[in-house]
Amino acid sequence: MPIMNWQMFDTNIKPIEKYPERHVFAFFRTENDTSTTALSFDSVKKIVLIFSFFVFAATSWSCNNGRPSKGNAVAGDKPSRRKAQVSIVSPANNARAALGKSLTLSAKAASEDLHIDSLQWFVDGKLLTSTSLPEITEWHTAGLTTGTHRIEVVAHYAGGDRDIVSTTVLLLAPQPPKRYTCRVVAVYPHDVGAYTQGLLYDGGFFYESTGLTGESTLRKVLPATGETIQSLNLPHEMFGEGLALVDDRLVQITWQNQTVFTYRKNDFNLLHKSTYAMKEGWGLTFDGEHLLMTDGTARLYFMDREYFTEVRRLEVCNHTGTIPLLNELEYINGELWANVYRQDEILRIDPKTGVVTGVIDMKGLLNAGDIKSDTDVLNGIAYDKLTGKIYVTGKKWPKLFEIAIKEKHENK
Ligand SMILES: [Ca+2]
Repeated sequence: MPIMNWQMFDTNIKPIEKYPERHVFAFFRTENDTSTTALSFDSVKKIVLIFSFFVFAATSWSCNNGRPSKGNAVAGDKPSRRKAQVSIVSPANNARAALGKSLTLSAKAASEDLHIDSLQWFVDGKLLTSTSLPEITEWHTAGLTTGTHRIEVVAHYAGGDRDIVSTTVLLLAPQPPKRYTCRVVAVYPHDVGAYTQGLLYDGGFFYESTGLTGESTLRKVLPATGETIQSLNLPHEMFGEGLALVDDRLVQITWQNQTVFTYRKNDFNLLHKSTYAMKEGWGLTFDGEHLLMTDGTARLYFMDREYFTEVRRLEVCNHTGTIPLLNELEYINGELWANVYRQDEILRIDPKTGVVTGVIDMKGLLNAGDIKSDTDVLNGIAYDKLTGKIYVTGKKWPKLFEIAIKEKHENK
């Protein structure tokens, strides 16, 4: 499966709030001099512009006569092609810090003669505080989410000019995840023809979304026998992915078709078909309020349960970095459990913060004798909230397992 990991282009910029008159949110420095230019665009072009920003910024920094430029994107407020007169000292560009820590925000002027009226600090487009040099501001990250956050400072000068300087900080989990082992409680048959992309349990049945072009289905399965008792074939071009239950509606997303289907649970009648902006759809589950979706990156999207529009997003992190390739999901008792593509482990994630709190080792779940040439990866988690039972399977696996987990202690 081709993977396009475009998380590096995401900066979560909310461009409108502080520059309503211009919608300025992307900047570049020209290659032949060190002057800067601010670009103005409609917000609908945001993704393309953010991509451009990184490409141009990377080019400019590599051509900056070898000088360390502090790595900050810089822009003059007017297209005057002059250097910004302030720079961010702390945090350093691309800094990493543990979620919950307080970070120092500080900037410096290029010249002692420069008269700065005020500095406005923004985090993810929201005003944090106004101050003036050489004051230092504390940024408290407790209560935020892991992942990349954008820090911007707007310097207002005497005479009305201003500069905007920005950097990013990656907030990580404050401690390593706990480690768990897995024990098989019960074994059920599973259709080896099912390329499992979404799995859930409800009312005594599994509901499963299967993938592959021309073979994708939505199906209702009797656990005891693995028999498919109801099935719907997706249109030939549609590649089925994550599946979630919202009240009496099944919601199924697709891999690269940017299409979401909503069916009546009881008869698989198609109620609604719409599209979404993410290039890819991977995992899906429902937390009782929002649909939680992955797209093959480290991002977790919170989608509106009725209109499937994005409400918010975060980037899932452990203590060392972001975790890309998040796949099938299950919301379990306030936690998010997630498959990771091609990994024999399941992550336990705090969906409020994005922190990976646990890693469940699933190696050896399938016996060697059950592994054939087309047996694919571990994928599919289902939860029976009435009994607390947790089920897992994989793509084209002959078995589906009820599992229990136990914490793995160090040095074992
Ligand atoms: Ca699931």
